[in-house]
Amino acid sequence: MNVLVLNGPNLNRLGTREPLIYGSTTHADLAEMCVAEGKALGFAVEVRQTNHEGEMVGWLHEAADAGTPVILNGAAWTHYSIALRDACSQLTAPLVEVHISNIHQREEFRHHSVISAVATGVIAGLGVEGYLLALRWLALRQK
Ligand code: CA2
Repeated sequence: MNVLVLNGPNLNRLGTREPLIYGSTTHADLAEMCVAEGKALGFAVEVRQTNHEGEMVGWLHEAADAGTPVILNGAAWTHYSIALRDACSQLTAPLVEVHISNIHQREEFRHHSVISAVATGVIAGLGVEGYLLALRWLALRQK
């Protein structure tokens, strides 16, 4: 099974700034971890990151058309992008929303996600390991 891991704006900066919030793993490290975990679980995992909303919407359409499960960290778009939510609601396979930080412990504007209502499940606050847990859940669900 193919799985898409999609990361939104500024997540390419992981490991370079704000280590107390986001840890010291870089985006390249994160991608490597996800691909390795996927391999162990029998998945072909592709990890993508973009700072362009339209590109992200296009990737979600691709996943919707192919029936591919998605692990999504929409980053700041999580909190306000109806375009992202509308694209997510077209997905036909599971959608796991992941946040590295616990958005509920942070500023008020981060507490609400417009994605959560159309996601299958949400993982927040467990660091980059949250992506690996999302992959494991996809594997468990298949059995
Ligand atoms: O906790 C998360 O995963 C977030 O989705 C990360 C977003 C933030 O806007 C959400 O509220 C929560 C921000 C990603 C920015 O990542 C950076 C990483 C290192 C340095 C600067 C930004």
